[in-house]
Amino acid sequence: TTIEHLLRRFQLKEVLDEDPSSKTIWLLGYISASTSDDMVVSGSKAAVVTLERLSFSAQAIGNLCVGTSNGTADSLLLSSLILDSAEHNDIYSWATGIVGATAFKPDIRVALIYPATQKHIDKHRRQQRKLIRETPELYAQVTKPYIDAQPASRIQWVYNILSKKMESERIVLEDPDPVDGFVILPDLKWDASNTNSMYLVAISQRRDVRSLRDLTQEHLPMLKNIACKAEHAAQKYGVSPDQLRLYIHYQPSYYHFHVHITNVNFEGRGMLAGRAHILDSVIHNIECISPDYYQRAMIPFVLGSTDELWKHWQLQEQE
Ligand code: M7G
Repeated sequence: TTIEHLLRRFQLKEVLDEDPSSKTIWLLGYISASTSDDMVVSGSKAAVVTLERLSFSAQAIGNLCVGTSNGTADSLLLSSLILDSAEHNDIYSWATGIVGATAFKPDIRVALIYPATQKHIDKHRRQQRKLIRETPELYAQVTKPYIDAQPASRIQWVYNILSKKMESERIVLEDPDPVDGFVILPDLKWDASNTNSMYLVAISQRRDVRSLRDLTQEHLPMLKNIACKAEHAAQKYGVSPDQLRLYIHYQPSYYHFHVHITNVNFEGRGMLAGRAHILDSVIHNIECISPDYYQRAMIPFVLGSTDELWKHWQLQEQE
Protein backbone atom coordinates (compact mmCIF):
# COMPACT_ATOMS: atom_id res chain seq x y z
CA THR A 1 0.00 0.00 0.00
CA THR A 2 1.04 3.61 -0.41
CA ILE A 3 1.46 4.25 3.32
CA GLU A 4 3.78 1.22 3.63
CA HIS A 5 5.98 2.43 0.78
CA LEU A 6 6.12 5.90 2.24
CA LEU A 7 6.99 4.68 5.75
CA ARG A 8 9.86 2.58 4.42
CA ARG A 9 11.47 5.71 3.03
CA PHE A 10 10.89 7.77 6.20
CA GLN A 11 14.07 9.34 7.54
CA LEU A 12 13.82 10.45 11.15
CA LYS A 13 14.79 14.00 11.95
CA GLU A 14 13.33 14.58 15.39
CA VAL A 15 11.03 13.13 18.05
CA LEU A 16 8.34 15.81 18.35
CA ASP A 17 6.64 14.53 21.48
CA GLU A 18 5.71 11.42 23.44
CA ASP A 19 2.83 10.62 25.76
CA PRO A 20 3.21 7.61 28.05
CA SER A 21 -0.47 7.59 29.09
CA SER A 22 -1.76 7.11 25.55
CA LYS A 23 1.39 5.14 24.60
CA THR A 24 1.93 7.39 21.63
CA ILE A 25 4.97 8.97 20.02
CA TRP A 26 5.11 11.64 17.30
CA LEU A 27 8.01 11.69 14.84
CA LEU A 28 9.15 14.28 12.34
CA GLY A 29 11.07 13.10 9.32
CA TYR A 30 11.54 13.39 5.60
CA ILE A 31 10.40 11.19 2.75
CA SER A 32 12.08 11.49 -0.60
CA ALA A 33 9.94 11.27 -3.70
CA SER A 34 9.85 8.12 -5.76
CA THR A 35 8.45 7.73 -9.25
CA SER A 36 6.11 4.96 -8.14
CA ASP A 37 4.20 7.24 -5.74
CA ASP A 38 0.50 7.72 -6.22
CA MET A 39 0.95 11.14 -4.71
CA VAL A 40 3.31 13.10 -6.89
CA VAL A 41 5.62 15.03 -4.64
CA SER A 42 8.93 16.34 -5.88
CA GLY A 43 12.08 16.44 -3.77
CA SER A 44 12.05 15.46 -0.13
CA LYS A 45 9.12 16.65 1.99
CA ALA A 46 8.38 16.72 5.68
CA ALA A 47 6.28 13.94 7.18
CA VAL A 48 4.73 13.53 10.63
CA VAL A 49 4.25 9.97 11.88
CA THR A 50 2.13 9.03 14.89
CA LEU A 51 2.78 5.62 16.45
CA GLU A 52 0.32 4.38 19.02
CA ARG A 53 0.20 1.07 20.86
CA LEU A 54 -3.29 -0.36 20.68
CA SER A 55 -5.09 -1.30 23.88
CA PHE A 56 -5.94 -4.88 24.77
CA SER A 57 -9.48 -5.91 23.99
CA ALA A 58 -11.41 -8.39 26.08
CA GLN A 59 -12.83 -9.88 22.90
CA ALA A 60 -9.44 -10.53 21.34
CA ILE A 61 -8.23 -12.16 24.56
CA GLY A 62 -11.39 -14.31 24.60
CA ASN A 63 -10.80 -15.38 20.99
CA LEU A 64 -7.32 -16.44 21.97
CA CYS A 65 -8.41 -19.04 24.50
CA VAL A 66 -8.87 -22.75 23.98
CA GLY A 67 -11.17 -24.74 26.26
CA THR A 68 -9.74 -27.49 28.47
CA SER A 69 -11.47 -30.57 29.81
CA ASN A 70 -12.03 -29.15 33.32
CA GLY A 71 -14.13 -26.19 32.15
CA THR A 72 -11.34 -23.59 32.22
CA ALA A 73 -9.54 -22.04 29.25
CA ASP A 74 -5.90 -21.89 28.29
CA SER A 75 -4.80 -18.43 27.25
CA LEU A 76 -2.80 -18.60 24.04
CA LEU A 77 -1.90 -14.98 24.58
CA LEU A 78 -0.14 -15.63 27.90
CA SER A 79 1.51 -18.84 26.76
CA SER A 80 2.85 -17.07 23.66
CA LEU A 81 4.69 -14.37 25.63
CA ILE A 82 8.44 -14.15 25.10
CA LEU A 83 9.78 -12.57 28.27
CA ASP A 84 13.04 -11.07 29.41
CA SER A 85 14.30 -9.25 32.50
CA ALA A 86 11.99 -11.11 34.88
CA GLU A 87 12.01 -10.07 38.55
CA HIS A 88 10.26 -11.32 41.64
CA ASN A 89 9.79 -10.51 45.31
CA ASP A 90 7.69 -12.67 47.63
CA ILE A 91 4.38 -13.33 45.83
CA TYR A 92 4.99 -10.59 43.20
CA SER A 93 6.71 -11.04 39.83
CA TRP A 94 7.00 -8.94 36.70
CA ALA A 95 8.75 -8.88 33.34
CA THR A 96 8.81 -7.21 29.96
CA GLY A 97 8.51 -8.99 26.65
CA ILE A 98 6.63 -9.35 23.40
CA VAL A 99 3.42 -11.07 22.37
CA GLY A 100 4.12 -14.07 20.16
CA ALA A 101 0.50 -14.96 19.30
CA THR A 102 -0.03 -13.95 15.68
CA ALA A 103 -3.79 -13.83 16.29
CA PHE A 104 -3.27 -10.92 18.69
CA LYS A 105 -2.60 -8.49 15.87
CA PRO A 106 -2.59 -5.66 15.03
CA ASP A 107 -0.94 -4.19 18.13
CA ILE A 108 0.12 -0.83 16.75
CA ARG A 109 -1.57 1.97 14.87
CA VAL A 110 0.36 4.25 12.60
CA ALA A 111 -0.78 7.54 11.07
CA LEU A 112 1.12 9.50 8.47
CA ILE A 113 0.75 13.10 7.34
CA TYR A 114 2.71 13.62 4.14
CA PRO A 115 3.55 16.14 2.95
CA ALA A 116 3.18 17.80 6.36
CA THR A 117 2.86 21.57 6.68
CA GLN A 118 4.58 23.61 9.39
CA LYS A 119 1.19 23.74 11.15
CA HIS A 120 1.01 19.94 11.34
CA ILE A 121 4.55 19.78 12.69
CA ASP A 122 3.90 22.49 15.29
CA LYS A 123 0.65 20.88 16.41
CA HIS A 124 2.46 17.68 17.37
CA ARG A 125 5.58 19.27 18.84
CA ARG A 126 5.90 19.39 22.63
CA GLN A 127 5.06 22.91 23.64
CA GLN A 128 4.64 25.46 26.37
CA ARG A 129 1.04 26.21 27.24
CA LYS A 130 -0.90 29.07 28.74
CA LEU A 131 -4.47 29.72 29.72
CA ILE A 132 -6.23 32.47 27.78
CA ARG A 133 -9.34 34.14 29.14
CA GLU A 134 -11.12 35.12 25.97
CA THR A 135 -13.75 37.83 26.46
CA PRO A 136 -16.06 38.78 23.55
CA GLU A 137 -13.89 41.90 22.97
CA LEU A 138 -10.70 39.86 22.81
CA TYR A 139 -12.40 37.36 20.52
CA ALA A 140 -13.31 40.16 18.09
CA GLN A 141 -9.84 41.67 18.32
CA VAL A 142 -7.58 38.60 18.24
CA THR A 143 -9.26 35.27 17.48
CA LYS A 144 -11.85 36.27 14.89
CA PRO A 145 -9.38 37.90 12.46
CA TYR A 146 -7.26 34.75 12.76
CA ILE A 147 -10.25 32.50 11.96
CA ASP A 148 -11.28 34.76 9.06
CA ALA A 149 -7.81 34.36 7.56
CA GLN A 150 -7.84 30.53 7.66
CA PRO A 151 -7.32 29.15 4.14
CA ALA A 152 -10.13 26.86 2.92
CA SER A 153 -7.48 24.26 2.02
CA ARG A 154 -7.12 23.43 5.71
CA ILE A 155 -10.58 21.90 5.77
CA GLN A 156 -10.40 20.28 2.34
CA TRP A 157 -10.69 16.89 4.07
CA VAL A 158 -14.07 18.01 5.53
CA TYR A 159 -15.37 19.03 2.10
CA ASN A 160 -14.14 15.72 0.67
CA ILE A 161 -16.27 13.89 3.25
CA LEU A 162 -19.36 16.07 2.70
CA SER A 163 -19.15 15.71 -1.08
CA LYS A 164 -18.55 11.93 -0.78
CA LYS A 165 -15.21 12.17 -2.52
CA MET A 166 -13.45 10.48 0.39
CA GLU A 167 -14.40 8.10 3.20
CA SER A 168 -17.96 7.75 1.83
CA GLU A 169 -18.02 4.03 2.62
CA ARG A 170 -17.21 4.85 6.26
CA ILE A 171 -20.25 7.07 6.83
CA VAL A 172 -22.35 5.58 9.64
CA LEU A 173 -25.27 8.00 9.50
CA GLU A 174 -26.19 10.92 7.31
CA ASP A 175 -28.75 13.70 7.44
CA PRO A 176 -28.55 15.57 4.10
CA ASP A 177 -30.49 18.66 5.26
CA PRO A 178 -28.33 21.65 4.21
CA VAL A 179 -29.18 23.61 7.38
CA ASP A 180 -29.62 21.12 10.23
CA GLY A 181 -27.93 18.11 8.65
CA PHE A 182 -24.54 16.44 9.16
CA VAL A 183 -22.65 13.21 8.57
CA ILE A 184 -21.34 10.88 11.27
CA LEU A 185 -18.31 8.67 10.61
CA PRO A 186 -15.43 7.12 12.56
CA ASP A 187 -12.77 9.64 13.54
CA LEU A 188 -9.32 8.98 12.12
CA LYS A 189 -8.13 8.52 15.73
CA TRP A 190 -10.22 5.32 16.03
CA ASP A 191 -9.48 1.96 14.43
CA ALA A 192 -13.23 1.11 14.47
CA SER A 193 -12.69 -2.15 16.34
CA ASN A 194 -12.67 -1.68 20.13
CA THR A 195 -16.05 -0.16 21.08
CA ASN A 196 -14.68 0.88 24.50
CA SER A 197 -12.65 3.51 22.70
CA MET A 198 -15.36 4.35 20.15
CA TYR A 199 -14.64 7.74 18.60
CA LEU A 200 -16.93 9.15 15.92
CA VAL A 201 -17.22 12.65 14.55
CA ALA A 202 -20.35 14.49 13.38
CA ILE A 203 -19.61 17.09 10.69
CA SER A 204 -22.24 19.74 9.88
CA GLN A 205 -23.48 20.17 6.32
CA ARG A 206 -23.58 23.95 6.74
CA ARG A 207 -20.25 25.62 6.22
CA ASP A 208 -20.80 28.93 8.01
CA VAL A 209 -20.46 27.81 11.64
CA ARG A 210 -16.79 27.99 12.44
CA SER A 211 -16.66 27.50 16.16
CA LEU A 212 -18.51 27.49 19.47
CA ARG A 213 -18.48 31.32 19.33
CA ASP A 214 -20.80 31.31 16.28
CA LEU A 215 -23.51 29.17 17.90
CA THR A 216 -26.88 30.83 18.64
CA GLN A 217 -30.52 29.88 19.04
CA GLU A 218 -30.66 29.48 15.26
CA HIS A 219 -28.43 26.40 15.55
CA LEU A 220 -30.42 24.61 18.27
CA PRO A 221 -32.24 22.31 15.80
CA MET A 222 -28.89 21.22 14.33
CA LEU A 223 -27.33 20.66 17.77
CA LYS A 224 -30.31 18.66 19.02
CA ASN A 225 -30.39 16.70 15.79
CA ILE A 226 -26.74 15.73 16.26
CA ALA A 227 -27.32 14.81 19.93
CA CYS A 228 -30.22 12.57 18.97
CA LYS A 229 -28.74 10.88 15.90
CA ALA A 230 -25.39 10.34 17.61
CA GLU A 231 -27.27 7.91 19.85
CA HIS A 232 -28.45 5.94 16.81
CA ALA A 233 -24.98 5.95 15.31
CA ALA A 234 -23.39 4.73 18.56
CA GLN A 235 -25.97 1.98 18.94
CA LYS A 236 -24.65 0.47 15.71
CA TYR A 237 -21.45 -0.19 17.67
CA GLY A 238 -23.34 -1.46 20.72
CA VAL A 239 -22.71 1.73 22.71
CA SER A 240 -25.85 2.88 24.57
CA PRO A 241 -27.00 6.55 24.89
CA ASP A 242 -25.89 6.80 28.55
CA GLN A 243 -22.37 5.70 27.56
CA LEU A 244 -21.79 8.67 25.29
CA ARG A 245 -19.63 11.72 25.82
CA LEU A 246 -20.39 14.35 23.15
CA TYR A 247 -18.31 17.50 23.09
CA ILE A 248 -17.08 20.44 21.06
CA HIS A 249 -13.53 21.81 21.10
CA TYR A 250 -12.72 25.45 21.66
CA GLN A 251 -10.30 26.21 20.06
CA PRO A 252 -10.71 23.45 17.49
CA SER A 253 -7.98 22.54 15.01
CA TYR A 254 -10.43 22.84 12.11
CA TYR A 255 -12.88 25.72 11.89
CA HIS A 256 -15.83 23.87 10.38
CA PHE A 257 -18.48 22.87 12.92
CA HIS A 258 -18.17 19.31 14.23
CA VAL A 259 -18.96 17.35 17.38
CA HIS A 260 -16.79 14.65 18.95
CA ILE A 261 -18.79 11.49 19.79
CA THR A 262 -16.93 9.19 22.18
CA ASN A 263 -17.48 6.31 24.56
CA VAL A 264 -17.39 7.57 28.19
CA ASN A 265 -15.02 4.73 29.02
CA PHE A 266 -12.43 6.34 26.81
CA GLU A 267 -10.37 9.22 28.14
CA GLY A 268 -7.93 11.25 26.15
CA ARG A 269 -6.09 14.54 25.87
CA GLY A 270 -8.87 16.07 23.79
CA MET A 271 -11.25 15.94 26.76
CA LEU A 272 -9.33 18.21 29.08
CA ALA A 273 -10.95 21.17 30.81
CA GLY A 274 -9.90 24.23 28.87
CA ARG A 275 -10.84 22.69 25.53
CA ALA A 276 -13.83 20.29 25.62
CA HIS A 277 -17.37 21.68 26.00
CA ILE A 278 -20.06 19.05 26.60
CA LEU A 279 -22.77 19.29 23.92
CA ASP A 280 -25.63 19.01 26.45
CA SER A 281 -24.33 22.04 28.35
CA VAL A 282 -23.93 24.01 25.13
CA ILE A 283 -27.56 23.30 24.18
CA HIS A 284 -28.73 24.14 27.70
CA ASN A 285 -26.79 27.41 27.85
CA ILE A 286 -28.26 28.64 24.57
CA GLU A 287 -31.77 27.39 25.19
CA CYS A 288 -32.26 28.11 28.89
CA ILE A 289 -29.79 30.86 29.74
CA SER A 290 -29.43 33.08 26.71
CA PRO A 291 -29.72 32.73 22.92
CA ASP A 292 -26.49 34.71 22.58
CA TYR A 293 -24.71 32.93 25.43
CA TYR A 294 -21.58 32.15 23.36
CA GLN A 295 -21.30 35.67 21.98
CA ARG A 296 -21.37 37.05 25.55
CA ALA A 297 -19.44 34.42 27.46
CA MET A 298 -15.85 34.61 28.62
CA ILE A 299 -14.42 31.36 27.28
CA PRO A 300 -11.12 30.26 28.76
CA PHE A 301 -8.92 27.96 26.69
CA VAL A 302 -5.45 26.49 26.77
CA LEU A 303 -3.16 27.63 24.00
CA GLY A 304 0.12 26.01 22.98
CA SER A 305 3.21 28.04 22.09
CA THR A 306 3.58 26.43 18.66
CA ASP A 307 0.02 27.28 17.69
CA GLU A 308 -0.20 30.08 15.14
CA LEU A 309 -2.80 31.77 17.33
CA TRP A 310 -0.16 32.12 20.10
CA LYS A 311 1.64 34.87 18.13
CA HIS A 312 -1.57 36.85 17.79
CA TRP A 313 -2.12 36.75 21.56
CA GLN A 314 1.52 37.70 22.20
CA LEU A 315 1.07 40.79 20.02
CA GLN A 316 -2.15 41.68 21.80
CA GLU A 317 -0.46 41.35 25.22
CA GLN A 318 2.34 43.68 24.12
CA GLU A 319 -0.12 46.43 23.21
P1 M7G B 1 -10.79 19.36 16.25
O1 M7G B 1 -11.57 19.65 17.46
O2 M7G B 1 -10.88 20.38 15.14
O3 M7G B 1 -9.27 19.20 16.57
O4 M7G B 1 -11.31 17.96 15.75
P2 M7G B 1 -8.31 18.03 17.07
O5 M7G B 1 -7.88 17.29 15.82
O6 M7G B 1 -7.15 18.78 17.67
O7 M7G B 1 -9.08 17.20 18.03
C1 M7G B 1 -11.21 17.44 14.45
C2 M7G B 1 -11.46 15.94 14.52
O8 M7G B 1 -11.49 15.41 13.21
C3 M7G B 1 -10.36 15.20 15.28
O9 M7G B 1 -10.92 14.32 16.23
C4 M7G B 1 -9.58 14.50 14.18
O10 M7G B 1 -8.99 13.29 14.60
C5 M7G B 1 -10.64 14.27 13.12
N1 M7G B 1 -10.10 14.22 11.76
C6 M7G B 1 -9.13 15.03 11.25
N2 M7G B 1 -8.92 14.69 9.94
C7 M7G B 1 -7.93 15.36 9.09
C8 M7G B 1 -9.77 13.68 9.61
C9 M7G B 1 -10.00 12.93 8.41
O11 M7G B 1 -9.41 13.14 7.34
N3 M7G B 1 -10.98 11.97 8.49
C10 M7G B 1 -11.68 11.70 9.64
N4 M7G B 1 -12.58 10.73 9.62
N5 M7G B 1 -11.47 12.40 10.79
C11 M7G B 1 -10.53 13.38 10.78
